[in-house]
Amino acid sequence: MSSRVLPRLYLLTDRHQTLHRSLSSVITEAVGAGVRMVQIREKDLTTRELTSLCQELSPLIKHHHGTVVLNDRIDLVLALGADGVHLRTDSLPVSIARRLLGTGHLIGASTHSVEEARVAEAEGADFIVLGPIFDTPSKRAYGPPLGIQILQETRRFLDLPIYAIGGITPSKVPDVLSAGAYGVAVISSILQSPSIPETTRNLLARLS
Ligand code: TZP
Repeated sequence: MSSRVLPRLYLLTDRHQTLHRSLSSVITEAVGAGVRMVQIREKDLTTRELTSLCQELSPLIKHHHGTVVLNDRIDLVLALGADGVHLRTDSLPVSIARRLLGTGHLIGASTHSVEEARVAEAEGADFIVLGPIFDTPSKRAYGPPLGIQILQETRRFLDLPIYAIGGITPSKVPDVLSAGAYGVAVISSILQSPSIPETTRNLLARLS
């Protein structure tokens, strides 16, 4: 497992949520304002399109010494030299991903319960993302949000950094940190912001 210190703000991409701005321009603004870990998460692209997008976005993030994480695609992590992979519950299991990636790459895992979080830790993940904590439009089809108490319950059993996800806005940050989150993972809060630098700095200020 990697020994690097993880940033507390984790931005996930969704090019359908950028209010018609290009992903490269919003990522440039976000990293310019201090985002230091970005997951490229564009699930509806072909492998060829995703490769080009990663090749376009990675240098923008690396320019600020940021960490580049790719959703699900261990093959592209290895081929393109990304820093890590983010595994979904339908991705390769963490233990098998670790066998492929070794200890020099980060492995993050999406989790939705204490049990999934414990499995991710036992199998060798570097961090987990837990949610949705609050209501968020993209996850309404999966049922009600988990609520903030899942952070407290999970923290009791887990040493790994926990990123709270789902409906996180700057004003929610203090509560999720008090409940045991290490940091926050966000999509719309930054990508849909009319002022990406301002929202990013606002989030970072509450995380420090
Ligand atoms: N996993 C749980 S909630 C969520 C994901 C990917 C969506 C988070 O989006 P937002 O806009 O930050 O609520």
